[in-house]
Amino acid sequence: MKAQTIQNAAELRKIVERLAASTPVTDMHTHLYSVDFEDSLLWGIDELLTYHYLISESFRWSEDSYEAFWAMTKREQADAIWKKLFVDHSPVSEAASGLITILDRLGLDVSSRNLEEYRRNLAGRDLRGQLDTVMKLAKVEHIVMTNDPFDAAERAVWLDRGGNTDPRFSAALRVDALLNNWPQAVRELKQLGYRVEEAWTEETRGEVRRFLSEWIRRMDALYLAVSMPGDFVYPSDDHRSRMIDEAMVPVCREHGIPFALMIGVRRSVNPGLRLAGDMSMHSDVTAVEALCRRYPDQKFLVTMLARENQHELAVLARKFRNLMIFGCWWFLHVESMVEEMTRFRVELLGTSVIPQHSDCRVLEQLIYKWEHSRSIIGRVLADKYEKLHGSGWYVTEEEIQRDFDDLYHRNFWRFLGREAR
Ligand code: FIX
Ligand code: ZN
Repeated sequence: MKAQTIQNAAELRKIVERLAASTPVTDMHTHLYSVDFEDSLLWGIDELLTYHYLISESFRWSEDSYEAFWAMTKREQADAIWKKLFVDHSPVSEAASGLITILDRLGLDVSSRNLEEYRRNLAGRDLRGQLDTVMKLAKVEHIVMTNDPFDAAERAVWLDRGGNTDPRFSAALRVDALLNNWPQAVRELKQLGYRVEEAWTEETRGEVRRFLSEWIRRMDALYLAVSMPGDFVYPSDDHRSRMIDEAMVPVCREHGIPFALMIGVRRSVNPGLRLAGDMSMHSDVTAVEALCRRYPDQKFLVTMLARENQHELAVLARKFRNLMIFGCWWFLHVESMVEEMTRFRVELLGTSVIPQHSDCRVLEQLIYKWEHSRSIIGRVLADKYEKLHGSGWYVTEEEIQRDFDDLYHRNFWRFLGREAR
């Protein structure tokens, strides 16, 4: 049976808009946790206002010392940020306008501008209910966490309290210290009982592999993940290349999981800002090229932080099917960049990309991060379908739905080689 033809451009755009806004999402990189992890799952108005994106923006308007800010209680910090970014100035930045989207979609009266009212309302909710509400509003079906065994609080949940029990959440094993701060990783590994030393010995390599394998199994990790500075070079006669070649890639292959690389961050350019003090950095795409070429049967999920790297990275994905590019990361998660990146990614790669992840650190952020991105992705796709329409290629609603299913969740699970959860 021939699927029904969409009549005209206006109808086409309406259908695309609806499906862009409603298709369920797998959020493949977040800093959110299931309630099993208790305090690790941040939520509520004071956490939203003290999001590190907003902290750095609020200091643009402040002459106070960083120490004075950090000495305040969370609530006082939230009050100060509210005043600077929402009362004294209009909340037009992505992160600030995102908070307005959140409050409105949660049913609060944004026109009242009454922070105390918002605080009372959100504090009166229970976390499990709020998790359900937010996932429903954002239409996020599945959330991938960022899981670090060197975090003592998190480790205790995995080791002593049964780990994650919420089927809507999956783990990703995060291994930054192993690649970026080896002396610290050695100390941590020793404390956990692994026989490692700073010299790259046969025994150390074996123990690192054992550590990775045990934690992948324990967490049922979907992928191994690391963030890297822009000066990451591969291959090289250095610790990172040895760690990747002799421990990480072999273990990923053994477990059949992708290796996710988030490249282009320069940590702590302003230490006074703490988590808010990281910067973006131009990266060398040839490192990813070399990895994809050397390991054709290993899959790599890659995102980069510098705008300047995005086009080259998308071109590289045309050359290597074991490379999946994902998301508009951090400073790129602003409307103009999402639009630009989504447009040329689709023009270069069709729908074979993962256009967005949220990187949420606070539960309710799922609402704005996904709503804002969905409308941009929808607009880009609508333009493309409309162009096809003009030449007489009429996409059906089923085909549009198929494309959004690919973009929002199926490409990720297919790349993993797993059934969608
Ligand atoms: O390394 C990462 O996973 C980054 O996303 C974070 O460290 C960063 O602080 C962040 O929240 C970006 O959105
Ligand atoms: Zn992140």
